Amino acid sequence: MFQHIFWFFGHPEVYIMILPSFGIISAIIPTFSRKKLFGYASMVYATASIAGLSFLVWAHHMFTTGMPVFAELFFMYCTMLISVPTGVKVFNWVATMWRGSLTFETPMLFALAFIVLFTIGGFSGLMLAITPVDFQYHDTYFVVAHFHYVLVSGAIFSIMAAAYYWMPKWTGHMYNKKLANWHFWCSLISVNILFFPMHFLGLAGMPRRIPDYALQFADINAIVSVGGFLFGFSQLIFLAVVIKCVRGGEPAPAKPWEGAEGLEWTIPSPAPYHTFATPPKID
Ligand SMILES: [Cu+2]
Repeated sequence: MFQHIFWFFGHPEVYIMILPSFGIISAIIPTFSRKKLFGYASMVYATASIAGLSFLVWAHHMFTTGMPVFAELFFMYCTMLISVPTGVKVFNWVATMWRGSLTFETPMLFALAFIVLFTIGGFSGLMLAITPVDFQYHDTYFVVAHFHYVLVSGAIFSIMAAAYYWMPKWTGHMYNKKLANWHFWCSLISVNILFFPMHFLGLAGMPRRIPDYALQFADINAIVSVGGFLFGFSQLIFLAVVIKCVRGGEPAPAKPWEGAEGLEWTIPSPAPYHTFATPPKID
């Protein structure tokens, strides 16, 4: 009963973390592609159906607890169904970039990395959704690899994309582009050194939630540790970018991104107090 109640909360909770990311990416990709978001209405329906389905899949965390086969099949198919609206989103982002006039400012780099790495996390999620196969993966590092691809190179990367996208608006200064790109490339490389080898650890049978592990897992764990430290240090670069940007730098225009749409770009950077004394006209 505890597990059911926990996961009835726990699964929708991770969607609370990822759905805002989808919104961020849907704002950033069109800006740096200089095109409208492809399939806006289907994006909205996809978001709503992901949110709805998130309440019907919780027991995919509990396949090995001895549920009735009918329940296992129900939760397996509902979980696999989520890949349909998620796939719609990924294809729409790609279609938005298709024949666009792309530039690769730091927010766009993080957004592109998000799409690729989140999709990897989505695929390993699909593997975990298949009940008979999950009996092998359950409680191994494969699961750890999966959810870190979704929530670190997914959700965290989209937060980074958002931070760079709106930093000129928040601070009134452009961030240091060179440092920002260092932050991106160091994060991108180290996050994969950190989490990709965990797939192999899991497939080789290393369990989660153990204080120590068998010696045959030591080499890959050493690589993972190096990746972990590198990823941690990379975030110090981000700290430096934020501090530098708050303190000074090239003044930011009202609209630092040529292709950007939205009310925030119609006002000076940073936004003045009492931003819209008269309601803005929207067409
Ligand atoms: Cu879940």
